[in-house]
Amino acid sequence: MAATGQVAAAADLETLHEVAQQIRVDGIRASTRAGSGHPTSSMSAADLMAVLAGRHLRYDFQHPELPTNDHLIFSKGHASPLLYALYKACGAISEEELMTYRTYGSRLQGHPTPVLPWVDVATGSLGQGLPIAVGVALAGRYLDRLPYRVWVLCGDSEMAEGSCWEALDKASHYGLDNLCVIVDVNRLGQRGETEFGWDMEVYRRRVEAFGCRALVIDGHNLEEVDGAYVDARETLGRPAVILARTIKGKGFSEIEDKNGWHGTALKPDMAERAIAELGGIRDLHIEVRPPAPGAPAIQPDHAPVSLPTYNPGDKVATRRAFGDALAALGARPDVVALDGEVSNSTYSDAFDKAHPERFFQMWIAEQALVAAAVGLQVRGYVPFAATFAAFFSRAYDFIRMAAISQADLRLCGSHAGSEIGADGPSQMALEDLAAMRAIQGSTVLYPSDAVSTAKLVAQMADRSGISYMRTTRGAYPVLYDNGTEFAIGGAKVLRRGDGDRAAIVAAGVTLHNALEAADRLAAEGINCRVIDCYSIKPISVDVLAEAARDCGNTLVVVEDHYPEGGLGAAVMEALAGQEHPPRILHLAVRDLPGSGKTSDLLAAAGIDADAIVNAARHAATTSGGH
Ligand SMILES: Cc1ncc(C[n+]2csc(CCOP(=O)(O)OP(=O)(O)O)c2C)c(N)n1
Repeated sequence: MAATGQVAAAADLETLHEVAQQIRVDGIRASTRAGSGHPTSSMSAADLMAVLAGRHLRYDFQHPELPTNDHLIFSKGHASPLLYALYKACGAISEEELMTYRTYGSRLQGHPTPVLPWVDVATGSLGQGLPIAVGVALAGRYLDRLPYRVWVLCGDSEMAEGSCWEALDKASHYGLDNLCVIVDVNRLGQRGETEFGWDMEVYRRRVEAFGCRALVIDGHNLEEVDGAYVDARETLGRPAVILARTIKGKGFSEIEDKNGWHGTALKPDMAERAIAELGGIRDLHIEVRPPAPGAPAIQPDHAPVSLPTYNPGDKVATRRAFGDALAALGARPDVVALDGEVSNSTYSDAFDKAHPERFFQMWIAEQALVAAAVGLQVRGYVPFAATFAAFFSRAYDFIRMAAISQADLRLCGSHAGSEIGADGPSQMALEDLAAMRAIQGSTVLYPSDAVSTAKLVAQMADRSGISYMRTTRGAYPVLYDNGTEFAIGGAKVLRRGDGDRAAIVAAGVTLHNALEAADRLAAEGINCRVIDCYSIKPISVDVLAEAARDCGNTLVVVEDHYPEGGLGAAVMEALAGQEHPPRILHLAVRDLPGSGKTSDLLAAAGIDADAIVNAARHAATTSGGH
């Protein structure tokens, strides 16, 4: 793409040395004022960032929404004094705002978040910015087809995180030469020396072993830094990793390369001496070059989606319906799917078959899977990431951080609960509902049949925040007509009558057991209400409260999940504020399951139709209302 005439001249290295000193000084001033922060981690990378911003970054700080802007991600998010001082040097924030660092209500939080328009994702949990950057670079290369570059700053101690190496592996697999990783090898971590200190050769060998181009430089020699950024553009087909040997606390001789200064703001008298040694306060401004104009190759449009339909009574697994619905949703050009090497089990392979150009295989690397999805949504795509529900627990910190990033993310976990049977407990998700419910602002869905699954998958695409769908391995009857709508936050009452004597709340496989139990009890003359609680968060307080009111103020809740934090907990929490909270008979998986037939495992856990019959009969015969 041709450069435009308005491109500002790149700053000379002498000026950038002064800018780097200013950034060090400003980082010290902001953190000393706050009384906390990481000035020394900021000082080591100041030269790297000054040269980047002054000569290589293409970014319009007045228009962060421009699709051709580069992305700068601070994976070492604790270097926020550096980032914010850089923003000030680039004219994005004022001196006054810089001095609000870490104070209540300020946009300049201890670690960066997208409360700031130039920050793509929250960082500060180390090992996340780099794998998320892979998702952004995937979008640039394969979807947007735009020449923006993705720059990531990592710490050397941070590189001990396996997620960083998963990320480099995926970046090289996908040939992401639009990604440039800058590792600030300042030898020190939080509590002392890192595993490899300044052994640059170890880093070089590792980076090369993962298929990336390693560029080892002195991170305080501005010519070398500049040359590395130039070289990094010419790593055709490979990501570049600049391994910069630096000094923690660089520029202030009292603490340079000394242990014990990580995460410590300088006391005012020390700060004064540091500022003097660094040449005093400056007010220099970097003219960051704006990006060339351009538009992404894919534009979101609301192409009509025709969801799959099913015949009531046919046996269809909800995981199958998820795959069918996802493939159908692919009619929308902004929908993308990611897999953790289980797409023939989650059935996201249906999307791969229909839209291979928007399907990303992340292999058995769940952190990379979730992180890449976060990166893709940074670029406006609508990612669905699927794996076994149990395995999302490996990426839980990424999901937690995605909520802080205010990411719109769709996750589907298959093979939920003891229902999977023979594969045994290592493959069973029995904690996922609790984990996903605890995510800030999340949506948690657990459909029981194919029609409700398809309808809910479609709604996930337009849902903000983290939405999670739990699907079931086995095939169970389709319960609903294709015209039925399933509002998120709703529940369906599948059996009801005036004389209901007990109410059973279920979801997923246990709903089918509940229906069988209700039929058997009806034959005994005990009518039960049966509620399909497909939306676990938000949950339908009204339907549950009404059921409790109508049915002796007792609810039988049955779930294929450990008792803590799942459907039962959601029901109890929802009704705890009622004037007369109902009694809850809670059937859940209380012991460690083994392997066996589904029917054996559901019986052993006490969540099959027999167990529900007993619990509902007990409820009917012992509840007297209030
Ligand atoms: C996942 C995670 N573990 C631990 C921490 C705590 N922590 C914050 S900074 C840090 C040391 C980082 O050292 P390095 O990556 O070398 O960066 P530096 O500050 O030296 O530039 C640690 C352990 C964290 N933020 N995230």
